[in-house]
Amino acid sequence: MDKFIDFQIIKSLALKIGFQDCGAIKVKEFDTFSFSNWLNKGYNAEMQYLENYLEIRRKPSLLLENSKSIISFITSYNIETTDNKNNNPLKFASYSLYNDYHKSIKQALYNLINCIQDIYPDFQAKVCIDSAPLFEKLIAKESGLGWIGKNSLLINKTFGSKILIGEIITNYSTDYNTYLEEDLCKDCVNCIGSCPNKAILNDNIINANLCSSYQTIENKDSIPNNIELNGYVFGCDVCLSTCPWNQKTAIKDSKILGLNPDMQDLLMAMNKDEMDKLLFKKAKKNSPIQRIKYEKFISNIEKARKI
Ligand code: B12
Repeated sequence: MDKFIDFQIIKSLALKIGFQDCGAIKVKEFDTFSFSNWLNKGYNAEMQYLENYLEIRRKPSLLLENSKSIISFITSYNIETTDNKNNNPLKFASYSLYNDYHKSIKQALYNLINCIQDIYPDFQAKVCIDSAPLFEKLIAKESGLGWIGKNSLLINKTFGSKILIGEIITNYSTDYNTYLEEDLCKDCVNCIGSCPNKAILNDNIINANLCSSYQTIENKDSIPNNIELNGYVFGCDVCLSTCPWNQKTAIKDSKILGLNPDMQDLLMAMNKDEMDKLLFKKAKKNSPIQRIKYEKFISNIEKARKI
């Protein structure tokens, strides 16, 4: 007989730990046609790693033996109490002002699993956040956590799109979501119009070659001349900042994400033109900025200054 856990147990523990919401789907196979099409058109730019493990994307149950469910959790980084307004000419994408979300969310999910295992000792779970070959946004959408906006991001009615997604794949069945949120973007095209590089294409997809976030984080070479950074040195928030769903969705505080004070120092130093390598090294210890090297960081600053 299937092992079963009441979804309300998971949800109440998750909210207590600090997640904003969660939802579950039964493990299933996903159609990879549109994803492969995206790759074939070269929209992944130099992110070759996205071409790997297509079989796992199609069949996430391969990640855990006897898996029955995928439970998605969202964490808001639209936090009122922290200075994420970024009025400086040189800016970081707001998610990078917090401690590395991969570590913080992973830890929060491990805490959740421990709490569940206190009640169900044979509850097994594989934690995924960002780096696993999963359609995280689509899975979260099917879990009832929102819809996919024109800028390709998951938008939640209550928390907007400044949210991060993590999952657990588990050997337990639970109560599955049966509700699909309608596409509440309707006729709004703010994100499409605001992208300085026209990276947002039809059918809710991004051409990463044209996305400043890709260019400042993932492109290891120099950024092409035609790319406009809008002052962003790492990542980009333009298509999130102009989204009406992010205007009234800030949360008071986060139990999961903590502001990284070294990133604030780096932000100040960068704007006063007082950069030094030690400051960068200190900040990158616990920040998504560890994805780039100092040389890339400096070259991004130079590019972002040429407005
Ligand atoms: C590669 C990647 C990037 C690339 C490419 C972005 C992109 N949109 O594809 C770059 C470097 C540009 C990037 C930038 C950012 N990223 Co990023 N990124 C990823 C990553 C690792 C993979 C995404 C991917 O596979 N893209 C390829 C496309 C084709 O696949 P897809 O977007 O999943 O969509 C496919 C399916 O979902 C499906 N689908 C989608 N909608 C629908 C609807 C229907 C009806 C159907 C049938 C199918 C379907 O078809 C799509 C096409 O194949 C994910 C983590 C993950 N594992 O998913 C994070 C992720 C998408 N990134 C995230 C974030 C936060 C960002 C930034 C905001 C960071 C920043 N401030 O700079 C920007 C946002 C830029 C943007 N508008 O997308 C979050 C987004 C959270 C959210 N609210 O949705 C994620 C989910 C990470 C996480 N775990 O939280 N990212």
